[in-house]
Amino acid sequence: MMRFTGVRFAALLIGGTLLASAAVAQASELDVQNPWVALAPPGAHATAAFMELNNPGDEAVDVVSADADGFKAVELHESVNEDGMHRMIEQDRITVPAGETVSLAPGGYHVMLIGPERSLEEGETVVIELGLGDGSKLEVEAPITPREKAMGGDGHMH
Ligand SMILES: [Cu+2]
Repeated sequence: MMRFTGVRFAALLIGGTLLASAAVAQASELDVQNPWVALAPPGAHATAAFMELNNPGDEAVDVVSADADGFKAVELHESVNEDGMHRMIEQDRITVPAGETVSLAPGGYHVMLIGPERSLEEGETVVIELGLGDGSKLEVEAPITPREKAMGGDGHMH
């Protein structure tokens, strides 16, 4: 898959000097799968990006920041439901334990994209740069997709 390859490539580039050394002394790395940005109505103040973060390594990897061109601010959030109240809490980090996958999905963790500087159209791609705990960066290309389509058709979400 094209975008998958792109993500790996970016991670290796940022991981440093030598591709050849990657297998020996690997920078922390995540495999990112199924990234997407929720299509928001024109004039929306924010939207969110979702993806699955798989950690194939044997040490936990923290995502400590996110950035994207074209937005006033980008934050790591978790949606929570407390006493029937829906709210979002900014996260210092999202930890992906060794050998596990953490899903950023509606109703849970997400990358909050605040204050889009132009309208976002279906099919366009938002490039999101995730900052990892070891200082490396991971570039993710997330296509803008209607929620119903991204979530498999039934559109059910919280
Ligand atoms: Cu949020």
